[in-house]
Amino acid sequence: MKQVNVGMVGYKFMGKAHSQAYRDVPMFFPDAPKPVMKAICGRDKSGVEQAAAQFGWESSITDWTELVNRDDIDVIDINAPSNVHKEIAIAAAKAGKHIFCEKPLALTLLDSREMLAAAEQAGVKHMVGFNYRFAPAVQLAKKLIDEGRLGTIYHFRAWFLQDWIVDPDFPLVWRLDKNIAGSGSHGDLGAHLIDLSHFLLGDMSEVIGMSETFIKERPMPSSMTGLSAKGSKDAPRGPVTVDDATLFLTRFEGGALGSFEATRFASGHRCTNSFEINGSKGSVKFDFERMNELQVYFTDDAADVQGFRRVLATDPAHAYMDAWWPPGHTIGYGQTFTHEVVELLRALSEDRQPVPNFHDGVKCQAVLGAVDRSIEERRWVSINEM
Ligand code: SOE
Repeated sequence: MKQVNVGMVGYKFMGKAHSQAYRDVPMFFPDAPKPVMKAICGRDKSGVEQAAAQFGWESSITDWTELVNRDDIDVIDINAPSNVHKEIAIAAAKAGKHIFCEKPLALTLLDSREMLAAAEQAGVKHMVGFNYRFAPAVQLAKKLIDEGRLGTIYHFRAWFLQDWIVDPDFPLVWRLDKNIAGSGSHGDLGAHLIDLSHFLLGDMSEVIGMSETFIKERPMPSSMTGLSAKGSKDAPRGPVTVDDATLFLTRFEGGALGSFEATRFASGHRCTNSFEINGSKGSVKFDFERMNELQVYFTDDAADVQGFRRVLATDPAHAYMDAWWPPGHTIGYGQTFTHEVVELLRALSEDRQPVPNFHDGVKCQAVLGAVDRSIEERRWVSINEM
């Protein structure tokens, strides 16, 4: 498969991140099929035309139903808000298109299961955008765990901390509307932590959670894009219908204990996506804001030099890094999207399912839903009951 023709729905924050990835691939991963940026879709004609010109798409379109049925499209990349993931993915599957969908996969577990069923029924490839798996330092953490170099895993603790809505007058953007986003910090940030734990440790058996909406209503926006918005603090106000923060505890099937914290009210933290894993033979610590580094600790270091040390994951020994720059020349957030697009393209050329795919998306939705149920019913909830 020499080239893959891509049609994208959505042109704001994730549309930009995915577009940059498609443009990176031919330059840094020439072995992968070449992604051809055929058309980008958005409701606002002038906005999507401007994005097409700026991001390098051949054309722009405002009707996604037309896009998914075009004969010159192989993959539909869904970067629109969560409430339209399901209808677009199912239509794309029925049209025989492979699907790349941003996280969270759907608004509910039921919807995500319907998306997986449609993709399997159609026999298409399907991927979900859990990009943090593709940071070389995260790949190194997985290698250390899988090779037994941390021993028996006892603890997984993870936190995804942001602060972009701490101002009570920040407008009521779509990410704060349950009907569009499905949830707040839980599905937006907690979903990444859940997927990382699945990637690194495996499945959970039971969860119990808590959540809070600190600011109950906000002024309606005059405009919004990504994590920014404009609007007067005196504008009419609307209700916030999602969580501002959700925390939960879990027991993994392998016996480890887990603690998860997702919040948009951690003043001073812009995008602190972090985890620490403790095992019988050592520990690792990852902080996305220092994404090229992995802190490692091994119990068998000599007694006089025991302690965490920093591994700079930019050598050829580290995943993907031989495609970029010499050792020490770091990469960034955008390149995690380039790596996931490379996985998608390689999977298509090798006629296999990419990873993570809709199965991983459904597993994540099951945990999201179990935590929600535990909050509603104030009890431990088994994942198997979802
Ligand atoms: C906003 O919270 C956001 O952009 C998420 O939607 C992304 O998935 C995350 O990677 C960064 O923060």
